Amino acid sequence: MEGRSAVDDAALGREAWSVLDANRAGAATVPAPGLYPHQWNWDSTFVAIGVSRCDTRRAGTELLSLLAGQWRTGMVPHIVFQQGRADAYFPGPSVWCSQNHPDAPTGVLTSGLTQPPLHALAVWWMWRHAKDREEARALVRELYPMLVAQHDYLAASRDLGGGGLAAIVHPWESGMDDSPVWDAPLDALTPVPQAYRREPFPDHPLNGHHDRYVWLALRYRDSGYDAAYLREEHPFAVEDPMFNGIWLASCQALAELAPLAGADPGPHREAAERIRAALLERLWAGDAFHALDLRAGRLSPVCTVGCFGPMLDPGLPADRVAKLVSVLESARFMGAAGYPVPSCEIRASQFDRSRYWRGPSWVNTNWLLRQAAVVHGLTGLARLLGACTLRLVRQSGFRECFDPFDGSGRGSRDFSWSAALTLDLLADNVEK
Ligand code: 9WN
Repeated sequence: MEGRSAVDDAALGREAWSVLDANRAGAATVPAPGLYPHQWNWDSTFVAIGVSRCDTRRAGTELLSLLAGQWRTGMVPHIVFQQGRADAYFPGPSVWCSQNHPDAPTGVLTSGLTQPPLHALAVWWMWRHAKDREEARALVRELYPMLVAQHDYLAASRDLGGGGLAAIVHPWESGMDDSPVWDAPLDALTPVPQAYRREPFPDHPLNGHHDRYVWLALRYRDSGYDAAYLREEHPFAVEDPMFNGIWLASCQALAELAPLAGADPGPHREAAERIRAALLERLWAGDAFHALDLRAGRLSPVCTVGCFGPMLDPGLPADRVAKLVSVLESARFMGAAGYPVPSCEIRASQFDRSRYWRGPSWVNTNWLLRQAAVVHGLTGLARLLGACTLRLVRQSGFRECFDPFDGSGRGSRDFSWSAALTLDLLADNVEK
């Protein structure tokens, strides 16, 4: 990075490793000390991506620990609970009751929701960077059937709109929980108030949304986590462009991994093409991909960082890529933010520089957009995103998210994916 020496980079790398080591709990890395004491789904994929640059085994262990929570349906839960810490987070195991479900794994307590399916991309990342090819090949063979089961689950049980995309059934499934995209579908619910113990976190959701989060989770649980209930009755069903863009990229990663596992890559390529066609047909809104609320039958009017997710697809038509890049680089996003990429477009009335997913910049979405720039050969954009992200963590530490105007840190400190993806970005600095 301009103006920084290799020594600075090495020191930052050491700090990142010490955060990841401190956040290790057995085979898993928890997102942050205190607030998030269990293993989270997409957090662990980012951890695996970051550590795979120099520790293939740790990347594999991280993913295998998460996938120990995979349900027999193929669903990979959004939280795998640490034993003995049941009360450390709400909603905990006593809310999800996974132990009562015949498809849940035995001996591991999990939530009943999922999160963006970045896992195959993370395994491909690990394979691509592994020095010990035999160790990595063995890991790919072990993980491959679990990844296929995960993708089969999404295709069979989450295509609630019948158009070839996976629907999320709770804002937590997006990973961008408090995004303004969910405001309209959440406000349309008339939840029965629930008693719950979680204190609202500073900068966390708007009043009222907590009740709706819990109510939605309980409705799904009380259906027996039933796929037919999701299709026919569940009141929250949204086709999210980031979730589906990630799914598409993971299908392409599975196609790369399939031959290593002695399998046919063809079905994964076909799945990627189906998802691309569905994204273009169902979610393209003229300027970007917008989320489709299946229950209201309309596209969200809000443009957020999630709207760029389908750019992860190298096969996205060039005119759409050009349009997306012009929006991303405009004053709506990067152009007016000193520390991009804001999680919501700055001109939106819902934009809030401090509240989770409603304005702050995040290391993980910066990393995903940087990866999207790389797959389209947009070297300048990729460099800028990498450099801005490193500037954020150098200035404010491995925070959960950052004010997009002054770069000050928000949320948890010592946040695992901020540390892990820093390692990945630093590795590219060295390789350049
Ligand atoms: C609910 C763990 C998770 C991340 C999400 C982030 C936040 C949880 C919460 O923390 O969500 O899953 O309690 O708000 O929004 O992206 O995976 O870091």
